This record gives sequence, C-alpha cells and structure tokens, in this order.
Amino acid sequence: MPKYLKWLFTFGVVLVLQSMAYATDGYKLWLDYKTISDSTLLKEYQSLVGSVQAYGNSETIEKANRELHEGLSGLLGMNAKKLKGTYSIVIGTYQTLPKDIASQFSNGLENINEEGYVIKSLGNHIVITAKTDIGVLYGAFNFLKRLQTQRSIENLNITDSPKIDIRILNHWDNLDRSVERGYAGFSLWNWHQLPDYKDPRYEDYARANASIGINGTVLTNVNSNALVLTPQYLEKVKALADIFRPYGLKVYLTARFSAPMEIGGLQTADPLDANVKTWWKNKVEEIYTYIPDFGGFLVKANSEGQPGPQNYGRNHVDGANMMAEALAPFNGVVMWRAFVYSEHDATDRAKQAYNEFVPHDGQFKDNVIIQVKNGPIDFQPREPFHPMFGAMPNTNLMIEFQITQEYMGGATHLVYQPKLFEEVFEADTYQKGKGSTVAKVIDGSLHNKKITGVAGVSNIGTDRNWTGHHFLQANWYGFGRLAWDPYLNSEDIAKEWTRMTFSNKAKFVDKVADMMITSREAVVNYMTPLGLHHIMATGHHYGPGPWVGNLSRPEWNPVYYHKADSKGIGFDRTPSGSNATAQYAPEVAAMFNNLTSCPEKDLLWFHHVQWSYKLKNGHSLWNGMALKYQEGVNQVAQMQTTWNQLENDVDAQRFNEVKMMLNIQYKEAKWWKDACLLYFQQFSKMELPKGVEAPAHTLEYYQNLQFPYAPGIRPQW
Ligand code: GCV
Repeated sequence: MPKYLKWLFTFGVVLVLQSMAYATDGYKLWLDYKTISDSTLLKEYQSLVGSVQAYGNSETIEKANRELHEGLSGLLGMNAKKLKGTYSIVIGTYQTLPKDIASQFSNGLENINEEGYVIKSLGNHIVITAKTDIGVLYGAFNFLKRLQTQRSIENLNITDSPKIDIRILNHWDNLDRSVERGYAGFSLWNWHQLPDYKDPRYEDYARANASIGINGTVLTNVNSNALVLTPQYLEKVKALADIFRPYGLKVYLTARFSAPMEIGGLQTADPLDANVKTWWKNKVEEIYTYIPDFGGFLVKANSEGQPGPQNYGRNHVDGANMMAEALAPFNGVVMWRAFVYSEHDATDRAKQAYNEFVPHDGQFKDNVIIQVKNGPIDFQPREPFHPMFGAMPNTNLMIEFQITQEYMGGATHLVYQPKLFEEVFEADTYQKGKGSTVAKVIDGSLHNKKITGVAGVSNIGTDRNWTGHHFLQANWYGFGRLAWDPYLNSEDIAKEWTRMTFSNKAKFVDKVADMMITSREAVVNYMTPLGLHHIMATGHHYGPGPWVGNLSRPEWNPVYYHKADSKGIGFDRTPSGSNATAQYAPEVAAMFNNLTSCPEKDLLWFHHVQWSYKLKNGHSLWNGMALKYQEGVNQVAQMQTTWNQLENDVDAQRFNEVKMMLNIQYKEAKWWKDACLLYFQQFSKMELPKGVEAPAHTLEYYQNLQFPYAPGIRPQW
C-alpha cells in the first residue's frame, strides 16, 4: 500500500475511534442525537420533516434554530438543510411569526404562561411558538424529544407550561473548586481563568439545563464565601451569566450574612443597622450593573456555624426582609433556607426548623421564599415530608432536594431519585383537607402563591460524564422534569431518559426503567429500612456508622436517631416522645402516632418499637429488619443481573463503567447490611433469620474502617 494511503487509513481509523469514544463517554447526556436505527421509522421521519424556518433575531432563537439543525441532522442522518419532508418546522414567538401563521393562534397562547410553548401542525407546517424566546427554545427541545423517543410528529397540538417559577440547581461549589458533597470531580467554574477563558462546557451546561426546563443556578456553596460578592469575582460571574442567558438560565449567588464586615469594612452585620442596610442596597445595585437579570440570593443563616441575624438578637424575618428590600427594585428574590437546628436547643432536631419559622408565617416580604428541605432532618434515603409544607399558608415556600448523593453512596450507587421526589410531591399535608399534597403547596395552587420554586443540590462536576455515574445523569434530568411539572410520573421519566440516553428498544427500556425504579427502594433497604435514619459514618458520611455516639453535638450522633436499646429501636416522635407529630395536620399526626396506621416505611422514624413487635408480614421487628437489609442487597444483585443481560444493547464503554459501579454498590450494600445488623444485634440479642447471609467480618472490623480521603467532605470539618 502506498505510504500516503497507509497514512490516510490510519488517520481515518483514529478519527472513527475518537468519535466512537466521544459518543459513548456520556458527555452528551440525553442530547446525543444518534441517527435513528430503525430504518423504516427513519425513512418515515425523513419524509415528514422539512426545512427549519426561524423567525426572530434573538440569541435564544438562534440557539433554538441551531439545536433543531443539529438535532435533526443527527437523528435523521442527513444535513438538516437538505431535508425535504412534508412539514417545514417553523419557529418563532407569537410576535415574530409571519402574520398568516400567528393569526391562527389567536386564542392558543392564552393557555400557556411566559415560559410555556405550543407545538401545532398547521397545513404544511409544524409550528413551535411561545410568548417568549425561551418558550420557543423549550418547545424546540420538546419537538426533538419526540423524535428521540420515536413518537408521532403528525397532527400535533401540544401545549405545555412550567407549573413552578424557579427551577434551580444549587451548586455547593467553593471558590477553590472543591465541591461540598460533590462526587463528580471539581467545580465546573474555573474561577481562576474566568472571565477571560470561557470553557465551552459552560454553554453545554446551560444547554443541558434548558433542555429540561431548569431556569436558575446558584453558583456557590451555601456555606458561603463573601469574596464572590467583590468586583473581582462579579466580573467572573458576569461572564458565566452572559453565556447562560440565551438558555434562560439565571444566575444567583449565595450571600454570606457577615459580608458587610468581611468585605465591607463595617463593624456589624446587624440587619436593622442603617449602615448594614445601605451596604446591601449598594452591593445589590452594583451586582445588577454586572448582571442586569441577576436572580437574587440564597442564604444559609444561623445554621451549622454560618452567621445570621440571630448573632445580633434578630430573627429570620429581620435578616431575610432586609436583603429582600435591597433586591426588590430589581425583581430579585431571597431564597432563605430553613435548614436550621442548634446545639443549644435540646428539642428533637426534627422539630427545630418548624419551631423557628412557623411563628413567622405571613411576616416575610413578597420576594422572600423560604427554602425547605424535603424532610425534617437532612436528605436521608427516606424521610417523611417536612411538616413546614403544611404549616405556612401565608409564606412563599420552595422545596429543596439533594440530587448529589451525600447520604446515598456518593456517585458510585445507582439510585434513581425522581422516585423519591415523586413520593414527596405526592405526600398529603391535609392542610386544607384531603388532597392538599406537597406538590400543590409547592406549585402555589393550594394557597395562590406568587413565587414558587424547586431547588436541587447539584450532582454535577468536571467528570467527563458530568455526574460521576452514567445513571446519575437521570437524576439531573428527572429533577428538571419534575421541577417543571411535579405531577409527572417518575417511571415515565425513567423511560423517557433511557430512550434518549441509551436506546429505544422496548425490552431494553422496560428492563432499565425497572432497574432504576427498584434502585430507589433498594438503597433504603440496605441503608436505613423501616424509617431508620442518620446512621452513617461521621464527616464524610460514607458508609455505615450506627455506633457513633461521641460527637460534640448530640444531634450529630447516629445513636441520637436510632435509640437502639435492649427493648427495641427507633425515635419516639409521638406524644409519648418528642411529639414531633404534632407539627403535622391532625389527620397526618393521627396516622403517624398510631403504631398500626403508621406506614411501616416510616415506623422507626416515629416510634420506638420492641424487637419482638409483629410487622404486617408476620415477622418480628428484628427479623423483618434483617430481611429488609438482605432484600436491599438482593435488589442490587438483581440490578447487576439485569445490567449484564443488556450488554449487547449498550456501547462497551458505558456498559463496563456501569458494571464496575454496580459491583461497588453490591459490595457496599453488603457492608451496610453486615455492619448495621451486627451492631443492632448487640441490643436485640436475636439470631439472624433464615435467608439473611452471615456477615463477612466482625463488628469491630467495620467499626475500625477509616476513610480519611473520602470525597465530598467539607474542607473545614
Ligand atoms: C452545605 C448537611 C451537609 C452539609 C450541608 C448542609 C446544608 O449538614 O452535611 O455539607 O452544607 O447539610 O444543607 O447546609
């Protein structure tokens, strides 16, 4: 072979290999527009899709146009400019569309809100329109999704609008690029190189968020650093905001309450002090000169050592309203976190946030929204819904989920979290009688709220596949979908994601979705079955640590939560115990208080139960608990079996990576089971029942395990 041919051949092989690697490393997320492999369907789509006609000059319309071109070219296997199918794809807002097309929507757009969209077949057109440019972009993504998931594109008449205003990621990213509770590499934000070096990944991040309707991002950790509010950093924040803007993604920052002292030279940060108020007013004005559409602040105050208004004898209302006043002229909001508990308060930690906030219902300004974690403790594998959701009808409340898996095995455990999110949204607060679900509180419909919001603590980092584990992309995806519409079904979302990310083969989709759905209960079973909670190791929170009882703050100790003794196990939160149940509506409280009506999944959250207590399946509590732990391990084993059966349907890289992760998950599920059962057995003094595998090591062995460099640990702890 002539030399030049050899060279060409080698070059070609390298190119092909490179593109294969790129296509399968997970970087493209659910937006990998692979050509449709079913040739009949491909031909059908090619015969239906014509040219894209975009109306409007904004950057957002340009992005929508580009997305459609890229998406259609990829999915339909030919340059989109050459498509000659029946329907041209017409995009534009109601105002920019040609008059003859727009006039056919005279009433249509009344059904959507500012971010909603309409996709409608009209003669030889498929029209994607909206009131705003961003609505058009959302519609374009939705249209592409129809092709990605192989649905019909004929006779379309789709209207869709987000049900919640603020759909936001919270990055717990530090300025040194470490990520608190982050398991997918470093922070995406390269502060040192910004604002001059604009990593293309910033745009990819914004685009991915837009594709699922996420419209806000808090760039910095709630354990905050005031430096981000200085001009040196605001310039960098501006660079990011400029990149994100065409994708409808607003930037927010965490505001350190003591910033007026730390970067402002004041002697106090007292929210009622005139100089402090002026300082924040000026600071906010300054921020808006950099970022005219800045979203506002997220604040963690008087919580886990963060400064706040209580340092000055003031309360949350004083602090939040002071910041809200500064932001109001610019339509900015304050997201004020309710994650508070104090070492000086001896009451059950699960009660403290409610006690601090509920008496202030109705006192917060209109542009304050209180951000409440989904459950009353801290993102445990399962928690009952937070009682504040049923108790503050006159206050804007938003929900906070943790997408990153601080308490669910970091990025090595496949846990499909939208199932958890759905469970919380469906919970009934009974605030206005039956049917007063958390979803209705959060979407504002129960109390007619003006600002609504859903936050998710991000699981994103610099790892090539963004989330550390291919399947954890589904949690980012599903978070966005449920933030858009909290009434969606998590199983449908799992299938949709699987189709877009891996394959449309029906059998594959069913098996993968089944595995994802199972994974949610599996993690509860092998870590904290029957309502157990907060029994993880200290600091890094990696692995089991039910024996920990020596930490300086009582409510940091696992023994505080499980209260195992010779009689039984569990935290009595009924009127005979801490009476935390009284924070729920009477119907809910009655259900939790009664041992037989309390759902067994929450049993040990609310009751201290005797080891011999008979569960609904007839087993004693001890046997039932041991069997649950085993069930969790078995479920992971089943997930491994399922995945191994799918080898031929997945590219080698992702197949192997997921396989290795599942092996880790299986090992760690057994570790949790063995360590917890050995520890609790000291109290129950009962044998493990038939069907539960004997532990691999002694309790001492598990107690001595150390992981000084486990990822995600708080730098200061
Ligand atoms: C950002 C838990 C986590 C902390 C986190 C805190 C919070 O305590 O362990 O890392 O801090 O929640 O939500 O503020």
